[in-house]
Amino acid sequence: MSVVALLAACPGEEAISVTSSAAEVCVGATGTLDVSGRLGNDTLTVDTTSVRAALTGRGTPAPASDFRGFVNRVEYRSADGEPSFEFYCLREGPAEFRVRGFDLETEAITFERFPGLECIECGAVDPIGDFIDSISTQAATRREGVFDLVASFAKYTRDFDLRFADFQEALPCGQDDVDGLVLCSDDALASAADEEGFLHVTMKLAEPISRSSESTSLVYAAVLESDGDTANDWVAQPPFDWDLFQQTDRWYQVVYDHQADRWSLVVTQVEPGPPQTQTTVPSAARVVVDGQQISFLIPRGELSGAFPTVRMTSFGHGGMFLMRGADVSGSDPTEAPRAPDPA
Ligand SMILES: [Ca+2]
Ligand SMILES: [Ca+2]
Repeated sequence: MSVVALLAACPGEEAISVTSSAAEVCVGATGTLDVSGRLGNDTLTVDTTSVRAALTGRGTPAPASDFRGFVNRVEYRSADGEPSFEFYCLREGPAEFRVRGFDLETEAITFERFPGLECIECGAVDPIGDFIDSISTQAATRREGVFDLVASFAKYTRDFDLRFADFQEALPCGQDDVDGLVLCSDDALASAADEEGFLHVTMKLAEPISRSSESTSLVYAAVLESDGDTANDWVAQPPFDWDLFQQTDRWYQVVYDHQADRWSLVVTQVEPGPPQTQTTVPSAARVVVDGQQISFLIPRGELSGAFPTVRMTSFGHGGMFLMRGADVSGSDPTEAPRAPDPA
C-alpha cells in the first residue's frame, strides 16, 4: 500500500502529489518519498520523531544543502518539481510529512498533512520475561518490563548519507523533550569521521523507560568485540559466569543512577590483562532514550576492526547490585556477539 495525497491546485497550476514508497518502513531501512508537481514557494516538511532522518535528494537540481541532513524538519523548494527523497527510519513510530504552502501575495501560510507512514521495528525479537542473573545458576531477583528486551537491531548506515554534523545539530547533547533524551559521553568528541558512517543499534524494552525512578537503577549497553582480537576481550570473573559484557572490548553504556537521579553515557575500552582494565574514553556517539526504545549512533571510525560484532544488554538493580535482573540479545551472555546486519 502506498500513501498518496493530492493538494488542491490553483487554476492553471499543477497539483502536488506526495507518494511514499511504502506505508511501513523498518527501523534502520530507507524509504523513498516522491513529489510530483511543482513545489514552487511551498515547502515539503517531515515532522516526526521516528523519521528523525534525512531526506536526501536524488537527481534534483537543487543544492544539496537545501534538503539533506539528519533532521526531522526538512524544507525543500523546487523550481523544477518532481524531486525524489530518501528517508531513514531511526525509531519506531508514525511519521507525518506535510507541504507548507506560502502565498506570496497574501503571505498566508497553509498546511496540508499526509499521515499514514509508519516506521516499524523489524529487528530480532526477544522473548518476554526471559530475565537472567549474572550468575547462571541463580534466578533474577528483579523482573521488570523496563529492562526486558523485546527486540533489538544493529545495522551500519553506510548506505545512507548520514553525517555527524547533521545529527549533532538535530540531537544536541542533553536535549530532553518529547523527542527523547539525548545522551553524549561526558568527554564528548566534537566531531567524527563521516566517510565510514555509523553503527545504528536500537533496543526495545517491554515497557516505556521512565526518565526518573526512586527505586531502580538501569544500565542499557551496546557492547562490541570491536577489533577482531580476542586478547583484549573481557573475561568473566567467578562467580559471575553470565557477566553481560564478556567476549567484548568496547562498551557503550547508558547508565541511570536512581540515587543521583542522573543519566549518562559511558564509553569504555577494555585492555588486556592481567589484570584486565577498563578505561573510559572520549566518544562522539549519540544515544536517544525515548519511550520503549534506546537508539545508539556509534561512529564506525571508533571501532578499529574490520568486522565488529555486537551484543545488546539491559540490567536493572536496586542500587547495590544485590537485587537485580538482566536481559541480553541472543540466548545468554556466553553466546558470541553477532555481526550487524549488512548495510
Ligand atoms: Ca526479553
Ligand atoms: Ca577484541
